[in-house]
Amino acid sequence: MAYSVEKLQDGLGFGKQVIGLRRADIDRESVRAELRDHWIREGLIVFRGSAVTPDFQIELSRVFGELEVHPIRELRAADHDELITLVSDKDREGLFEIDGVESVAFLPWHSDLIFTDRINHGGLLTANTITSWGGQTGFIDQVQAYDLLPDELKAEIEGLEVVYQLCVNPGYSRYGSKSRIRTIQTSDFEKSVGPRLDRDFPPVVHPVTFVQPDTGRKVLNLSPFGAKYILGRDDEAGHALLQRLVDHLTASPSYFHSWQPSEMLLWDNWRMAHCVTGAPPDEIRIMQRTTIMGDYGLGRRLADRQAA
Ligand SMILES: O=C(O)CCC(=O)C(=O)O
Ligand SMILES: [Fe+2]
Repeated sequence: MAYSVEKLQDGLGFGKQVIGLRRADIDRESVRAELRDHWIREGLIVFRGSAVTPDFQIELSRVFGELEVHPIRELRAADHDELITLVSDKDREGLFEIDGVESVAFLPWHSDLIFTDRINHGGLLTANTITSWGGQTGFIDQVQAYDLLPDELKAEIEGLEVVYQLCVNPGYSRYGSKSRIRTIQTSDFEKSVGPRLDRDFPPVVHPVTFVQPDTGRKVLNLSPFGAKYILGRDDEAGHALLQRLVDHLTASPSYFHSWQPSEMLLWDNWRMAHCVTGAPPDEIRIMQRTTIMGDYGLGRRLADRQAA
């Protein structure tokens, strides 16, 4: 076997790194099964020392499931339907002042597609263009976060659900970030999606915990960015509870990835909250990601229950 598998970081409790994986390796079912197992058990895999191309990124993603064409068409890459391109230039993604520092790329802690009723199972990300500082991708393991909850809180949140809606600006999100966020330049994304938000992305509901099907471990299934309120608890006490959960999650052990060329990063989106730190506004950061399908079957539109 040409590639090697190691711990991602000592003492972290999640994550592996796979070094030197080649395209030909994933033709073997034994390799594919091993990679799937690491993905589910570890939550996060950093692939280092591979010859990264969009085709390899797509093929490798297919090891973990079918690929989805992203519901936000503005993000889709021109040449590959299975890829989205995240370009942090201030025209496309906006310019923000984050705690007094002008920044692009900043993205609060979130789970992908939590604003739909079917959250995808994973993403495989590459860095096409990196910046001189910032632009790190942060990860928190929500299995670990659940385990670290005090028992009384575990009991209190059992069966609760959280209402989410797509948020087009990090500054609008009540639970997304404790940073002071000021919009200096509105993103094209906000201008395009904002006016059709309620029509195209109505509120959805997800349970605040769920059990990982393959391992039986419980996940604190909470995405701070986009969270609006606990269903049936849109009152002061409900918001205090949600804030407590968000504070717990974001204080749980984290890993921040500083990107190098020739890296690919895969996460299990059903249990890894992630975020992006701000990057310099006079530089451009370009990332490309696949969206690995799957439906944990627990999300629904808020209106469905109300109509029933
Ligand atoms: O740009 C990044 O580092 C990650 C962005 C992100 O949240 C994603 O691709 O799902
Ligand atoms: Fe994301």
